Amino acid sequence: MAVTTATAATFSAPTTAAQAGKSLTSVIPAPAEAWPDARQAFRLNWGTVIFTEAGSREAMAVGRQLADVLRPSTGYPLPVLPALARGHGISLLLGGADARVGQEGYQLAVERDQIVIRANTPAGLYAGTQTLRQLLPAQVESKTRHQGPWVVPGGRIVDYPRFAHRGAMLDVARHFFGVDEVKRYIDQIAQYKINRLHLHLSDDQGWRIEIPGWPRLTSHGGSTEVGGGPGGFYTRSQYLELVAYAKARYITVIPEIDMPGHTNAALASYAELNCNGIAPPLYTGTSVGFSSLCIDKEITYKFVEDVIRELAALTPGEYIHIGGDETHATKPADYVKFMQRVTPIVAKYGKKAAGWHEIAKTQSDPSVLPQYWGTDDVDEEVVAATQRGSKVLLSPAHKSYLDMKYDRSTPLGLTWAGLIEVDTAYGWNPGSFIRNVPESSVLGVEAPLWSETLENSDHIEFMAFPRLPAIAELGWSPWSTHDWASFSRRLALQGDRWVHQGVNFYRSPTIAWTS
Ligand code: TNX
Repeated sequence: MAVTTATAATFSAPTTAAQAGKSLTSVIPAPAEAWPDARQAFRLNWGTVIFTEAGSREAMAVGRQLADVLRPSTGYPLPVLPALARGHGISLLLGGADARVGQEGYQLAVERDQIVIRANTPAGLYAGTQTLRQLLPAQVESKTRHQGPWVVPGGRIVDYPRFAHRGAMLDVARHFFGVDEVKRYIDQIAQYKINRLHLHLSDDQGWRIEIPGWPRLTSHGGSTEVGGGPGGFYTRSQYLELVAYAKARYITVIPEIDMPGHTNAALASYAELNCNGIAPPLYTGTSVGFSSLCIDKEITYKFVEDVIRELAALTPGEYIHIGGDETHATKPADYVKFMQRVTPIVAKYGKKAAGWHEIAKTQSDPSVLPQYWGTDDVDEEVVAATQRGSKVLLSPAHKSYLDMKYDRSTPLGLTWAGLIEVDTAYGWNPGSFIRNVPESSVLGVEAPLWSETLENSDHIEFMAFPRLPAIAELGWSPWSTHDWASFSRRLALQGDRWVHQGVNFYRSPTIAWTS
């Protein structure tokens, strides 16, 4: 609990009827600090205006996105106007916020006649509007008109993230998901203040992004997926469209090309990438660890450089993910040789390399980011990397893998890392998870969604919700707010929102869903 003053809100023990229903703290991720004020409440009406910082196009764009959510359900006009005047309305203002809000946080004040969100950046305003959405009744998420009343509980919030990196990963390689499916997921994760979308763009079963000079990667390597379906890939412009869509929601795309293993789709597309010069057939099964780029061929590094140059050119974010996991078909010494040659190529194009945590074996320079996907709390190589100055990204498979089944009867998903009910996903502390890795070495958390068994948005949603919000809260909220009883009550209210959004969530029997 964020008890910094005597009046700070109690998250875990709602005492009044209003709190038991909806209060200023009925939000995921839990706000850092909140001071509910039962004497204040704001009611949206026909005359409500959304005022945005004058002269800021980004603030105006955030205001428009808020209006786009609120208009269909309320039926109100909700004009978005520069904040030259004040009036009954919602103001999104840059500057003048509590210093603690930093680059992504915000403060929110809800009074009888106005709501004011202040932040230092448009990203902070966006985060504030996601909180505001959740403070309105669940029906506000509907695409059809509802009655209201549209009341926002009164009080003040000062909110900011615990970790810089709060990610979701989507595997578009095992099964391909089209632009609209990925946008749908972006909209869903943005509500929980996720700020990174890691796209797993290649694997044995498919290559999903156009690369100039290597057309067979997509025409051949992109033509299949697990189970033998048609696969697919993103053109350059489709990928840019996803990057822009995510950016408008303050989410940075991290593209991953997995190498030197998980490369059958590339090896099948270009015979010269194989040590024996023979292209293997395309693969539609679910085994891992059988493919490798040819470490001692020069063409391998021309290929890798062409791929990284293109990804770097298309990606505004600072990281390119180069995979590096499960390289059972690459000799350990070759793995090190490969990574020592490839990580400088990433730097050459102005980016930092991220990799699955096996990359920590390579004694790489501290800019390389290992992503920990192990299932216990001990990893000497990751500890050594952090001692050399690397940060680490946490995706422990038995906690954060959204593709694991919830229980034995879950129709989708895998079980190799265990069964993950929502309390398990919520029940760990990223700041002290790996033994001898201090919180200051943790860049953040990421929830991977591997798609061996997932074919469409319904499947994605069923596995991500309700666990993704649990991981999002671990990434954003201060540990002092961590409390299962509080989280599970707030999660129950999210279920109502998902019903109105048409999200196909898993009705975990551990949660007292309110709808
Ligand atoms: C392990 S986690 C993998 C993926 C699989 C996943 C399935 C990791 C870095 N590699 O190739 O899709 O398990 O849960």
